[in-house]
This record gives sequence, C-alpha cells and structure tokens, in this order.
Amino acid sequence: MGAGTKFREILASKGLVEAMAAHSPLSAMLAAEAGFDAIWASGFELSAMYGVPDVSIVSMTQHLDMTRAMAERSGLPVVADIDTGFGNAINVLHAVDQYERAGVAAIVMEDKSFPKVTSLIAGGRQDMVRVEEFQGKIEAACAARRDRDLVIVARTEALIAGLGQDEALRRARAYEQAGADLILVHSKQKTPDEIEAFVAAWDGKAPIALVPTAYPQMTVARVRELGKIGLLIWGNHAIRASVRAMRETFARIRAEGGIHGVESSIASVDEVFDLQGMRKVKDDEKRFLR
Ligand code: SPV
Ligand code: MG
Repeated sequence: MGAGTKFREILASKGLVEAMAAHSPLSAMLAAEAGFDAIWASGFELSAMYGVPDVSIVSMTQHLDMTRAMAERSGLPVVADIDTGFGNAINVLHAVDQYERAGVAAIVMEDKSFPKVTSLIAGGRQDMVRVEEFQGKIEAACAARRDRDLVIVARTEALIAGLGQDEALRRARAYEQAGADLILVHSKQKTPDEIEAFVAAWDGKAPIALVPTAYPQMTVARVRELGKIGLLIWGNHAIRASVRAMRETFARIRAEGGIHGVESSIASVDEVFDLQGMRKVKDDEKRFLR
C-alpha cells in the first residue's frame, strides 16, 4: 500500500491524523515509538538542524534526502513540508515527482513567494503569490502525482501575513477548487481564536490542517470538538526538545568537570544501540559471518 493510501486510511478510520515534527531518521523513529500517526518533515526543524534560518536556504535535495530516510526508518506516513515548492509551477512538477519517489504520503505547499521567510518570526517579511499563480502550482502538484492517493495539502499564509479572515477563506476556497485535498491554515496568534473563527467559517469539503505552535492551548480533544480538522501537526517539538536537552547536558558537563553527573539523566548507550538495531547485527553475525 502506498504511503498516501495509508494516510487516507488513518484519516478515514480515526478522523484525524496526528503528525509529529522530525528532523532526522532517529527523531522520526522516536515519534513512531511514541505512537504518532505520521511524521511532519518540517522545513523549520531541518533548517535549525543545519544551524541556518528557515528562509529557503536548505536545498530541496537536502530536505528530500532526509525525508526519504525518515520515511524508511520510521515506517510512518510522512507529510513533507515543501515550503513554496522550490519555485514556480514548473519546479513543483519536479518536486512532487521527487517527493513521491521518496515515499512520502503528503506534500504541504504554501502560498508565499520564493524565497520564503519562516512564519512565526515577529515582523517577518511575508510576501504572498497571487491566488491564480498558486492555483497553477496546486494543479501542477496534482498533475505530477502518479499515485492519486498522494495527498496534496495547500497551505495559506493569509493570516500569517495579516491579510485577514476573508482573504484566508477566499484563498482556501480557491485552493480546494484547484484540487487540494486538505487546506492548512497557519496562524501566529497567541490564542486559538483566529483559527477557531476560520474553522467555524470554513464551508469547503476539504479537511483542515493545523499547526498550533503559537497557540499551544489547542489540544487533540479541542480539535475533535471543533470538527472539520483532518491533520494536526505538532510543528517543531522534536528540535526544541533536543536543543533544551543538549544545552542542559553540555552546561552540566562543563560546570561539573566531567560526565559523571549527567549519566542518569541522558539515554544510556544501550538505549541508543537498541534504536540502531544492534541486536539484529549480532544475530546476523551469528548467521552469516563465517
Ligand atoms: C515548519 O515546521 O517548517 C513549518 C511550521 O512550516 S512553521 O515553522 O510554524 O511555519
Ligand atoms: Mg516550514
């Protein structure tokens, strides 16, 4: 079964796909172990992992290679954050072909111009493309997929750009008309009000996708209560958890003049061996090494 079909089956059976952000195969494996339905191959997380801003600096190849590895190692459907589609509709044709070959379940493409600026930054430059241009990019994404079940998610940044609810709805409707399977609406408001108003006003058939990073009060229970939401993305919690854990551990080793103090607060070497599959290596050695 293709990854897109798997995604659609989870959506149909559970009514909601809950995706956790990841930036590496290991973080994707940990998300799978924790029981999430899908992996969010986040552009923000991968940019942060490379130590660069999320402003279209990480290349498609870098993101694609990591996405492929995350799909392979986690076994979960991967929702690929392809930003603006790496250019115009022609670039989108190529990108969707490549991401589908990499085994993703879904692609999320946003209606900002290339190069983009990360959404949650205060006072960020948030330039949008025209509705017609983005419709062309969605149509290109739909035309490029070989598997009809590959999920095409159109993301509007109208609220992020401060264009208001009417513009967000106008764009969402136009994107559904162009063939988007889901509509992601993003917000950087500190409360869910703006998003809840959008959800209440949404009159399309396409389920909504949310990334509630800025309004963490939003829970799975509330999302289910609101209805209309098919994809919930925990947007950057893998990289933020890692940053805090590494900072604290490194500082303690420096302060304590050794590694003795941190031993019980970090993963054991055996835990990491388990994640790497060293047990199987040992069995395979017995079987195959002569
Ligand atoms: C990402 O995780 O890369 C996203 C979500 O696109 S956000 O950073 O909030 O825009
Ligand atoms: Mg992103």
